[in-house]
Amino acid sequence: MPLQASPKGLTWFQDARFGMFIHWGLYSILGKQEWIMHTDAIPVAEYEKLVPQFNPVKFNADEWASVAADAGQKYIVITSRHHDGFSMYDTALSPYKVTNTPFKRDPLRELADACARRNVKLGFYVSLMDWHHPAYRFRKESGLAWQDYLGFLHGQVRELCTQYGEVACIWFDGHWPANVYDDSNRYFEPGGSFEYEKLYDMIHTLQPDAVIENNRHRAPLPGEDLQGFEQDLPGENTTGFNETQIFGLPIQVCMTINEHWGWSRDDNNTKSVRRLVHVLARSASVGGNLLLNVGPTPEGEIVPLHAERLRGVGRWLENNGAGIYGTRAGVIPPTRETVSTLRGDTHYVHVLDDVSDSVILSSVPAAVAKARLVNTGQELTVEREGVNFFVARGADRTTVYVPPAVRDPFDTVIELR
Ligand code: FHN
Repeated sequence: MPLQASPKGLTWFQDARFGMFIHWGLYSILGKQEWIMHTDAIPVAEYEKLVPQFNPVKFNADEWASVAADAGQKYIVITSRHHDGFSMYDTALSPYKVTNTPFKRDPLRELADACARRNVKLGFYVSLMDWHHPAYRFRKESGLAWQDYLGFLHGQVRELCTQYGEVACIWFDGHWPANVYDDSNRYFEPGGSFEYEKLYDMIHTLQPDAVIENNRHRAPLPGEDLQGFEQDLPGENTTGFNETQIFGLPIQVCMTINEHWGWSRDDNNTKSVRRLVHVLARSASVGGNLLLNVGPTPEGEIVPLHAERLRGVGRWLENNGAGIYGTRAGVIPPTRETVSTLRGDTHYVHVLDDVSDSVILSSVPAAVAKARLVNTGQELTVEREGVNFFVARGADRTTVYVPPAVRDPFDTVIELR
């Protein structure tokens, strides 16, 4: 049986509930998201011309870690190498890496140190697919074998697990067993097994508290600690990527703050603070973390508007975080305007819409007698069962009065005990 993350690591991860995803690489220079090498059919030699152009003079790891901390995000997961094959850290296993650009520095090293200063944990995105590595894409031409790629992949993961301190999460991507290959994408195809058992055991041995997610869009395998949802809430599949079945593992939803992962110059469709808070609350209500993505610019900045939205979520969390951090899936059934989370025997009802002066819930556990607002502690009137004439005798109905004046513009969190 492959190893799993330690119970301590898994509990920390679930309690954290909110993380920052970062897609940043050579592709950022072109400002047309991280698939540009494929979508524009850029040959390797052409794409390599981006290397001498990478010089993110505005990169400040402390600023990134501060944005995450201010947003209430407890961890960051950053691309160590995306599908384009370019390593964003000082790997000993390839010269195709960030320290061989004019920038010369190792941003992951700087981020690890900055995160430690802000009490934010760091994790790494690792692409299983590699459009640049000769042993992934060009085995015929190079005479290399799949095993050479595996040595590189496993070796890089070992570097990430041994050189950057405590790792929160290793997030694999780029192996989609359901993928159909044709002449346009034949080079996506792996040349053999990724030897997951060995890979996962290595991670769990070197970093016992780190959780593993593999975005395979399929049922999780032994050794994987999370089930992921991409651009969708748990159980949803509006994107066509997700397996809607929930397999009982802790869940992580990853989502873009706008519409793309890597920096996209023309993408102005940034989600509002209200929508972000709702996604966070809805994910938490079904037992999920939210890993919210930003794509920094080629100069190395988190887009100021994105930072502002994140800090808006952080301000809401400052007053309402009790209904998110350390919670698990709620047991009070959702209604059209509410979802709930649970910590111990305390229920948190998240009122996401303002349709009347009260919130009507069903199946509230019998022990609940009191309600108060999480942000101010103000007591709210709560009435159990159907005592008024609109409700059938014995109806299962709990009414909490939430006067308009005390409503939060994003999500009014009510504690029920
Ligand atoms: O192909 C990637 C994509 O570029 C991005 O990294 C997302 C993040 O969830 N994952 C893949 C698509 O499933």
